[in-house]
Amino acid sequence: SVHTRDQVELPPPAIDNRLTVHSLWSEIDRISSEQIQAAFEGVGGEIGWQLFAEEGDMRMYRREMEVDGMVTDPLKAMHKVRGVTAREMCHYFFNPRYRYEWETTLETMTIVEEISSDALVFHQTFKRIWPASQRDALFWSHVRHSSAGTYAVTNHSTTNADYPSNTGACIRLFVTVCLACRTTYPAGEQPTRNNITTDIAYCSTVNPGGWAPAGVLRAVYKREYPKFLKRFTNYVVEQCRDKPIAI
Ligand code: 16C
Repeated sequence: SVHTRDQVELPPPAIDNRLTVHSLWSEIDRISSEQIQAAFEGVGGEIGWQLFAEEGDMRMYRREMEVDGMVTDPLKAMHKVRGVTAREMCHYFFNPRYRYEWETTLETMTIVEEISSDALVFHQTFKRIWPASQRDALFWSHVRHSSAGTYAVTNHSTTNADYPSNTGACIRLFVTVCLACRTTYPAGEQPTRNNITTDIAYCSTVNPGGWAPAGVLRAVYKREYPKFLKRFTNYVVEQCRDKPIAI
């Protein structure tokens, strides 16, 4: 029928019960809540975010930070996209079926554990950045409806005995990412592709996990983060174009 495999797999409006009985639940719940709250905080004030990329409605900020001599600059991006909902954005970001279509840094992706309809554990390897060693990551990913019109995906590094770190060619990196999206439309109207706007906040902190030249790393992320956010949002707009709206 026309509805739909896709409808069924959209991020659920409430937390899946299978997640709340999993051993990672309290960590997933705490980190997701913190990340979502921080994502919508402004970039003014004391913290000192520096703008490094701007294009249309997209703005990207970073803070220069080093831990044990390794660059761990936190990134915060704001964007605004018309015609797609927060739930749709998060659906395409969370669901591994689409990942190779928009994620250009990936070499491999493995689903390590399916916790629930709204939580997965992934192992990913990334393209190598010369002259550093190749990196991999192991992280849980959780999608949730957080408040009216707001959905978010949080990804955070974890461990798994079947995927030990630093045993092969790859150095394990550590990541905390949050894509938080909020949809609005004019009061008194029904939401349609023509009147909805989704505000996006994307926050990312990557610890490279081992030596990588600071200059190369900063040059790579300054190029790759804007490329990612433009490509991903355009991808979602394309995917949704002729589909019924999912609020
Ligand atoms: O959030 C994004 N993607 C999600 C789904 O994959 C997930 C991924 C998180 C991993 C982010 C770390 C990526 C490290 C890539 C290193 C290789 C880059 C290759 C460049 C091509 C030549 O949450 C979207 C992620 C967008 C990533 C932009 C690139 C950020 C680089 C940060 C510096 C990494 C240090 C690597 C040390 C050598």
